[in-house]
Amino acid sequence: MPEFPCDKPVLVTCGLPYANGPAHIGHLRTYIPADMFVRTLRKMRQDTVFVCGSDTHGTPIIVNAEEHKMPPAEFIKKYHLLFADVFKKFQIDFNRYGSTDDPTNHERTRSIVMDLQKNGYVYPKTIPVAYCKTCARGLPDRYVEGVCPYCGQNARGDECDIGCQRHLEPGEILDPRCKVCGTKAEIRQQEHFFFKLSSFGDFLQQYLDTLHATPNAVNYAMEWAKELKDWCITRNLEWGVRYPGHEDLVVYVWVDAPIGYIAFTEEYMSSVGRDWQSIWKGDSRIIHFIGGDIIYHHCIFWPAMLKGAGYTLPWGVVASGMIKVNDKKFSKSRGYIVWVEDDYLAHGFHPDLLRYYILSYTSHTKDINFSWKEFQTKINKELVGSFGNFVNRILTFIDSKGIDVHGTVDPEVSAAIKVAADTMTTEIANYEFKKISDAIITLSDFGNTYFQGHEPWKLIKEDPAACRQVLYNCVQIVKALAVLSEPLVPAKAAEIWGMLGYKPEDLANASIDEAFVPYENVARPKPKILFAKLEDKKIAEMEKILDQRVSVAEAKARGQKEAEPEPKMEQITIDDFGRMELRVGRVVSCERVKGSKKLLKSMIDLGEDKPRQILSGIAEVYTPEEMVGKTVIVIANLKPAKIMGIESNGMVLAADSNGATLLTVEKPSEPGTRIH
Ligand code: B3M
Ligand code: ZN
Repeated sequence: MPEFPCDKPVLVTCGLPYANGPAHIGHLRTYIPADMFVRTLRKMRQDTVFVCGSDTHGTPIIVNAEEHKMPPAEFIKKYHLLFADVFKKFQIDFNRYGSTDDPTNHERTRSIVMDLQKNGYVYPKTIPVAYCKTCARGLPDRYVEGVCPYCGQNARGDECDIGCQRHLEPGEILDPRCKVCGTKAEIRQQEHFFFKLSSFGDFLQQYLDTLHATPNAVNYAMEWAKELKDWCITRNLEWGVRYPGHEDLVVYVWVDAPIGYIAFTEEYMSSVGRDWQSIWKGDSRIIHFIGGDIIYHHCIFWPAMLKGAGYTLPWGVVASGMIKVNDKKFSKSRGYIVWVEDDYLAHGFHPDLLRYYILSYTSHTKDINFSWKEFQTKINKELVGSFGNFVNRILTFIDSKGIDVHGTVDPEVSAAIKVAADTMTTEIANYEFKKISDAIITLSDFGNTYFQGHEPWKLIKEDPAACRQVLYNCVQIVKALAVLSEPLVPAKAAEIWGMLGYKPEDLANASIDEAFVPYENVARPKPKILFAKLEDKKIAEMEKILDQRVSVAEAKARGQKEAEPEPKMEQITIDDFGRMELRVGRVVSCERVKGSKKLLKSMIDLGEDKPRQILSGIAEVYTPEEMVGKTVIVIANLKPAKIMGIESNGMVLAADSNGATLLTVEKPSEPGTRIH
C-alpha cells in the first residue's frame, strides 16, 4: 500500500525560524523541500495543511533585540515580515505563517501546561541558577556561556551547539560566564518547574520505532531516549508566555515554540471553517520538517509533551542535512554565509534556480555544499541545458514553423512520462526529493533525444504528417514536464503552462494524472526563454562578494586576537606537576560513540593488566581505524568520569590546534612508561 494519498488529513510543519535576523540559504534547506513535499501530496490529491511561523521568544531574541536597542516586540515584527516575504518570493506557500507571540499561541501554551500539571507531569524544585552581579540579573539559556559537561566543548546555557548537540538544563553548564559582560556567573537557588521527561523513556523507545522519520533523526533520538532527565520548563524572563499561576516566570521557549505548530493550525483551520482538533486530537498524520540540529527537541521533548497533555503524536519527522558554503561549515562570524535577499535575490537570481539546487544536490539528509561555481555548473547543465532547452526548442519549433499540434501519444512517450510520475508518487513518501528531480531531468533528456532522433526539421519537408505526430508527442512531454515539475520549480512550471496556452495560475491545482491527458490544441502566446545561461562574469562577481566577506571576517578575528591580552598564566609548583601521572599508552582498539559526532571510545594499553577505556572528543579529526596502534600520552590518574553514560578512565592529551592533534613520544616507548 502506498503511504499517500491516505484518508486522514496531513499536516506538514517547518521548524520555526527565530525572528532575529535576515534569512540565509541555510534556512531554505528545510523550507523548500517541505514545500515540494506539500505540493506533491496535493498533486496526489492528499488533503494537506502546511503551517509555519516565527519563533519570537527565548533568549536568542532578547539578546539580539537588546544589541539592536529595540523592544523585543518591535524587533520580532521586523524579522517576521522579512521571513514571510522571503517565503512568498520562493513560493513556499504556507496556509498560515503565524508568530509564537500570537494570542492563540499564548493561550494554547498555557492550556497545555495546565494539562501537563493536571496529569501529574509537572513539579516544582529549587535549583541553582546562574546570576550575573555586574548586569544584576539572572542568566537563563543563551545569556550564559561555558563548557559542556558531556563533551567539553564551549556551549551555550541551554544547548551544546558546537559539540554534542545536547540540550543542557539550567545549572548544568560548567564554568558559566555572562554572555553580555563576561563576568563569572554566581550561582543562586530558585524555585522552578520541571516536566517529568524521565517517565517517558519506555513510551519514547516504542514511539520512535513507529515514527516515519529520516534515519538521521531516529538514530540519534533512540540513543538519547535511554538517558532522559527531567526538564526545567520555566525561566526568569519578562518576554515570553507567562507561566500559569506564577506570572513572574515565563515558559521555556522550547515549550511554546513547537506549540506554535498547533496554534498556527488552529488559526488556519478556523479561517476556513474547519476543526483544528481533527488534526491535533484526531486521527491525522503530522509531519515535521526540521534542521538536523533540533532532532532532540522534536523527537524527545515534543512527543513526550504531546503524550502528557493528550494530543495526537507526530507521524513523521524529516531532518535535513546542513548547508556548507565553499566546503566550509556555514558560519556568520567567519563569513561563510549566503544571504537570501542581499546576495541572491538582489543580484537578480530567480528563486526557482535555488529551489532546484537545494532539491537536486543530494539526498535530503546529507549536507549540501553551496559554491557559486557549482551552482552555475548545475543550473547550466540541468535546468538550462536539458529542461529549458527542450521546452524552448519544441515551443519555438511549432511556433516558427506554424505546426498544427494534433496527433496521438506514442506508447514509448507515455511510458517515459509514467516512469517520472511513478518515481514522484513512490519517492515522496521516502522524502527522496533528489530522486524526483532527477526523474524530471531524465524525462527532459528523453524528450531531447526523441526530438533529435526523429529529425523533425527534415520530416517537415519529406512527411509533414509524421512531423506533426513527432511534435505532438514532444508537446505532450512539455505538458507532462510542466505538471510534474510544479512542486520543484513552481514559477517556471507555471510559465510553461502559460506558453502551452493555459492559465498559469491553474497549474498548481492540476493533479499528476493531468500529465497523461492528451494535449489539446489551444491558442498559444509567443514562447519566451525559460532559463537563461548563468554567465561566468556574473558568477565571478558573486564569488568576489563571498571571498571579501570571508577576508573581512578573518581580519576581524585576527584583530580581536591581537587585541585580547593573553590570559594570565597561573603558576604551579613541581609538586603540583608531580601529582599528575602522565603515561605512554598504545591504542589497542577504538570505535565511535553512538549518538555523538565528537567522541571516540578507545581501549588503551598503559602497561597494566588490562587496557583502559578512555573517551576523547576527537572523532571529527581521527577515524577509529587510524587510532588503532597509535602511541599516545595519557593522564592516568584522572578521576573516572561518565560521559553519555559511558565510563572514561583517563584522558588522552592533544594540542588544541586545527581541531586537535595527538601528543606522542619521539622514540618508541613501552606502554606504561612514566613521563616526568
Ligand atoms: N526557532 C530554530 C532552530 O533552533 C528554532 C526552531 C523552533 S521549531 C519549534 O533551528
Ligand atoms: Zn556537549
